[in-house]
Amino acid sequence: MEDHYKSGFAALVGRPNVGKSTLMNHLIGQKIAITSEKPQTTRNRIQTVYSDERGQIIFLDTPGIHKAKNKLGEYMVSVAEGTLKEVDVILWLVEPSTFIGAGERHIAEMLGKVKTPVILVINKIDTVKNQEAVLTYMEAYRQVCDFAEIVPVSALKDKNTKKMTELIFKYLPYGPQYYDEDTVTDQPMRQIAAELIREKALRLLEEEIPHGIAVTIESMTERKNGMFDIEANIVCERDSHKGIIIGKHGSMLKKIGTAARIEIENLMGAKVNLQLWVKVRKEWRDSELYMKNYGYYQ
Ligand SMILES: Nc1nc2c(ncn2[C@@H]2O[C@H](COP(=O)(O)OP(=O)(O)OP(=O)(O)O)[C@@H](O)[C@H]2O)c(=O)[nH]1
Ligand SMILES: [Mg+2]
Repeated sequence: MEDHYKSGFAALVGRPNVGKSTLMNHLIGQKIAITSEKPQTTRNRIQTVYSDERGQIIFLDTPGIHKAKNKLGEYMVSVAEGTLKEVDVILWLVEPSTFIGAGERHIAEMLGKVKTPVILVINKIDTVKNQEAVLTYMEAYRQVCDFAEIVPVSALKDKNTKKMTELIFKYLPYGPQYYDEDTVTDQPMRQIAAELIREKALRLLEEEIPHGIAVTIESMTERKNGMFDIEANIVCERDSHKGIIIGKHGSMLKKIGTAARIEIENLMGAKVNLQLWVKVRKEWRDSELYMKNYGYYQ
């Protein structure tokens, strides 16, 4: 490899719902991490790869850091906080605001303890009417932490995101190519499929129900003609939730299934026959055993 080639790890951290997964997807140019307008969407660390002639950035998308209310929440926060120690650069995403609350201060305190350079990313600037206000947000955050860089972006509208990769490379060490250049993620297809189903449930269901959902893929088989059969369970916490997830004459389950199937087909480049079942596991978010079964363990 030529000696100007850079490679290393960049972690995306921040409070829930600030746009970490959206930004990562836009930077790599493909939707791998699921996103939703509801907080606490991401539950595990999602690793993706960006490659160009400058080098390779390995992104680590993490769950939003929040005050945990159950074991799943504690797990999510520990995944996010644990990631900080293992990376070359940290991207801290925040909302465009001068209000810096307890949640942000907690994150600032943690970042103060690591030596890794931190890039502050002020996201969602497309929602700011008066662009001069962005300068006041930058100024407010400058008081909070010693940042390597501060960049305003819009992940959703792809504003200033090219600049992001430039800045990340600036802080990466010279190093080898870790993955071949076509690799976008090392997440197994089963896991991505389960996440896409969970995303549709998150987006279509309301209030507490989507937060208590886990998805497991029970089987995934390929037919001779290249079509895939996928069987998945949607696990929820209450019988009443099960009824809502299934919906009248199965209408909600059908909606979730159709939306998920279309995206899974696009990703796999093959036709998919998706079968969904709904199961109830009371209080699974406080059971280490169930959490482990659903993929939430370190
Ligand atoms: N207007 C606007 N909305 C955005 C932008 N970036 C993300 N969003 C929206 O913000 C919501 C949350 O985005 P996510 O990417 O899921 O946020 P996250 O930080 O990964 O959230 P968690 O996984 O819950 O921690 C979604 O509805 C996104 O469409 C942006 O630049 N502008
Ligand atoms: Mg996320």
